[in-house]
Amino acid sequence: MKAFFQQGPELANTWNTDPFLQAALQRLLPVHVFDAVAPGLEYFGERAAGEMLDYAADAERHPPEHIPYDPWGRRIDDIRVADGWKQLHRVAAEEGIVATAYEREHGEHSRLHQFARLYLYHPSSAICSCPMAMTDGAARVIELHGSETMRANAFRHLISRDPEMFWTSGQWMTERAGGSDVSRTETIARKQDDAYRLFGTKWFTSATTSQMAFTLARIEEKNEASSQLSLFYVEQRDENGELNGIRVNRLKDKLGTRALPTAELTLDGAPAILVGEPGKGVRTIATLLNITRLYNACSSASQMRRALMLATDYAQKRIAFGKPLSEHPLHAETLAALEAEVQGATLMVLHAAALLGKEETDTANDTERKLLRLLTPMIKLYTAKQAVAVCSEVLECFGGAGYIEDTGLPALLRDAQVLSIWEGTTNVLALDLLRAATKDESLPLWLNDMHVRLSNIGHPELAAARETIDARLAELPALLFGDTERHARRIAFAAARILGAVLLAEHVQWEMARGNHSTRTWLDHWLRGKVLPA
Ligand code: UCC
Repeated sequence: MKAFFQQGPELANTWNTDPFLQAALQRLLPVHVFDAVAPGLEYFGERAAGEMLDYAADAERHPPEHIPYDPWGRRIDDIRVADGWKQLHRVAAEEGIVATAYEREHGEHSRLHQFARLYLYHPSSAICSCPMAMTDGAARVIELHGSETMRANAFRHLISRDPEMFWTSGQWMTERAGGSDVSRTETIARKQDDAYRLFGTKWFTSATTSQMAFTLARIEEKNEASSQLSLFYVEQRDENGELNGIRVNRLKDKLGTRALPTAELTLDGAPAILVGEPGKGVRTIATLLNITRLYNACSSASQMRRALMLATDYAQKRIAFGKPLSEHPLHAETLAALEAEVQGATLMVLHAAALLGKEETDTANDTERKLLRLLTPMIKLYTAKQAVAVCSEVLECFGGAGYIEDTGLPALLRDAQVLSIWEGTTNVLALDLLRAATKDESLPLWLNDMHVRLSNIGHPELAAARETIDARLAELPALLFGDTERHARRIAFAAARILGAVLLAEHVQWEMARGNHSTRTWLDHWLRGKVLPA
C-alpha cells in the first residue's frame, strides 16, 4: 500500500491572497492613493511569501551569538547574527518600512500606506519588525525633539532606503529595578566637561546590534530635577567601530523571538546627548512608545492573519472523516470566528494608523489627537491578547503537527506571547488608557465618535446589529463609576470590542453597497463572540 504523507500549508503572495486587507485599504484611502500604492504592495506580497521566508528561516535556525572576547583575550562583545537576519534588514530598508512614514509622499495617508507595508513585512520577518518599530519611534523623537545635528545625521540614517546607509535604533528602558515601573531606573547621567556619560545596567535591550539607542537616566545633580528621568541619545560604537563605554553582559534565553538579539548591557561611561527637557524623559520617550505600541498592534493583527492563512490552506488539504477539514461545519465555523477576529483587529490598526498620519501632518483636530492617545493603549492591549488566543487556536487546527517545531507553527505562538508583554503589559496599558482618558477627558469624545459612526450605519439589514452595539455602548459609562483601577482591564476590553464592532459594521455596510452581502457573516461572528452577552 502506498504510504500517506500529509501536504503542509503553503503561502502565496500575501497581498493577493488577502482580499480583506485590499478592500479595507480601498475603502480608507482615496482612489488615486490606493491606485498608486497597490502595485508596490503586490510586489512586496510576493517577497513576503518568497525570499523573506528563506531569510526568516535562516535567522531562526541561527540565533544570535555573543562573543565576549577575541582569541587573544581582548573584550570585544561581538554579537553575531545570521545572514538571513541581515537580509531582513536590507528588505526593510528597500521596502521603506520606516521611510514611507517620513517621506510623506501621500500626506496624511502615508501612515496607512506604511502600516499596510508593515502588515506584509512583520509575519515574514522573524520579528525584525521589532528593530523597525524602535527605529520608527526614534525617528519621530528626533523629528520632534532632536537637535539640528541629530536631524542632519542619525535621522537621515533611520529613514534611509539605502541598506548600506540604513540604521536601526534601540530603546533601552528596562532595568532590574524597573520594568513596567520605569521610575525605578537607576542609571546615572554624569556631566563630564560639556558632555554626559551614562553609568548603569539595562536589563532588556532588544536588537542590541542597532547603531544608536534612546535610553533613560537620572541626571546626577543636586537639584530638584534629580529625582526625575531624562532622555538620552547614545551611539553604540565610536568611529573605530569599538563599543562606546558599553559592555554586553549576556544575551537573553527567550521563549520566542529567537532570531532577535536581546541583551543585558552595562553602560560604563557611555557618551550620551540629552534630548528634550531634563527631568521629562518619560514624557519625551512616550512619543517613541506610542509608535512602537501601534507597531505591536499591527504585528499582532498581521500575525493572526498569517496564522489563519496557513490554517485555511491546510483545511483544504487535510482529509478527516472522509472530507477536507474545510467541509466540516464545526471546523469551518471555527475558521470563520478567527476570520472575524483578524478583520476586527486589522480595522482597529488601520483606524489608528489613519489618525497617526493626520497627527503627523498637522491635519488632525484636537478631538482626533485625543482619540489617538486613548486608542493606542486600547488597541495594543486588545490585539496582543487576541494574537495569543488566535495563534493558539490555529495550532490546534493542525492537530499534533501544530505542536511540532520543524513545521514552523509553534513559533507563531511563541512569538505572539511577547506581544502582550513588551511595550507595556495588558494591565499597564489598561491603566494607561485610564490615564489618557482622565488627563484629556477623552472618553466622552470617543463615546460620541462611536455614536456618530453608528448613526451612519443605515442599511436595513444591519439594523439589528446596530441596536446590539448601541445597547453595549450604553452600558459602558456605568463601568466607569467605582473602582476603575481594579476594573481597568474590563473597561479596556469592553471598549475595544465595541470599537471592533463599529469598525466592522462600517466596513460591511460599504461592502454591501458594492454588492457583497456575504461579508455580514463576519460582523455576526464578531457580535456573537464579542458583544452579545454570553
Ligand atoms: O520592551 C521594550 C522594547 C521592546 C521592543 C519593541 C517592540 C516593538 C513592537 C514590535 C512588534 C513586533 S522597551 C520597554 C517597554 N516599557 C514600557 O512600555 C513601560 C511600561 N510602563 C508604562 O508605560 C508606565 O505607564 C510609565 C512608565 C509610563 C509610567 O511611568 P510614570 O513615571 O509613573 O509616568 P507618569 O508620571 O504617569 O507619566 C509621566 C509623563 C506624564 O506627562 P506629564 O509630565 O505631562 O504629566 C504622562 O502623561 O508621561 C506622560 N505619559 C504619556 N504621554 C506617560 N505615558 C504616556 C503615553 N503613553 N503617551 C503620552
